[in-house]
Amino acid sequence: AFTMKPKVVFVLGGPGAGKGTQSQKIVQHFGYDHLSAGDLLREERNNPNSEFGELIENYIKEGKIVPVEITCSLLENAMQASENDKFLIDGFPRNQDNLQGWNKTVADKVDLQFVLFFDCPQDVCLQRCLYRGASGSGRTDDNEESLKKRFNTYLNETQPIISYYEKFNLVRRVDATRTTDEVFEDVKLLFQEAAG
Ligand code: UP5
Ligand code: MG
Repeated sequence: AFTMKPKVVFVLGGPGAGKGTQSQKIVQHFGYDHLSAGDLLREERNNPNSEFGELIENYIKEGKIVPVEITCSLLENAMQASENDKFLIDGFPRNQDNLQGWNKTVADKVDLQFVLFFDCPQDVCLQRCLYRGASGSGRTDDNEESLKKRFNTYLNETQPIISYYEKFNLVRRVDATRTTDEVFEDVKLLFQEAAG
């Protein structure tokens, strides 16, 4: 039978740019499901029955990108378990391996609407994550050492992915340095436009 492909928006930007915060507001206003690749990986890490727990924790602490087979299957499972037909995929794809894995196994089954890019300089990102760590986020990567690695990975591996989507005119850039509400005003316009 003919079925519509689920809609997907990728949410990208540096560590602490506000991907999770803005995604929650998009969920409330526009009815998307929020799938954070990082949250799914942390959940898998915490599952004592997972064979990948230790691997995931090592990658996260080092700010390295987990092999796509793991991340993509967590994302696919979450999409299949949902009744929704539109998804924010937050923090993915972050490198060439992610992009290739996604393009090979999932891309044809979904309708990629656009890539929401939260543009935020390193100093602002760093302050936000350090503050969050000091307020008890419990994240093992909210420390200065991990954050340096996370930001380097972002510059070297994730920015080229954003450039890749720019060639298809799919990137919608938002200045993420302002307050949460100011940023969301711009985000709202993009989703209103996409909804027609
Ligand atoms: N905050 C948010 N917006 C603000 C604003 N406008 N003004 C002031 N403060 C603001 O926000 C971060 C903090 O800033 C919060 O305290 C918030 O209140 C405040 P948040 O919305 O959480 O930002 P976000 O961009 O989601 O930051 P996050 O830390 O989640 O980004 P990362 O991309 O680093 O983390 P993620 O969870 O996506 O990935 C973690 C690790 O998992 C990666 O480093 C990697 O090792 C691994 N990973 C993979 O291997 N593969 C994947 O596909 C995904 C992750
Ligand atoms: Mg996040």
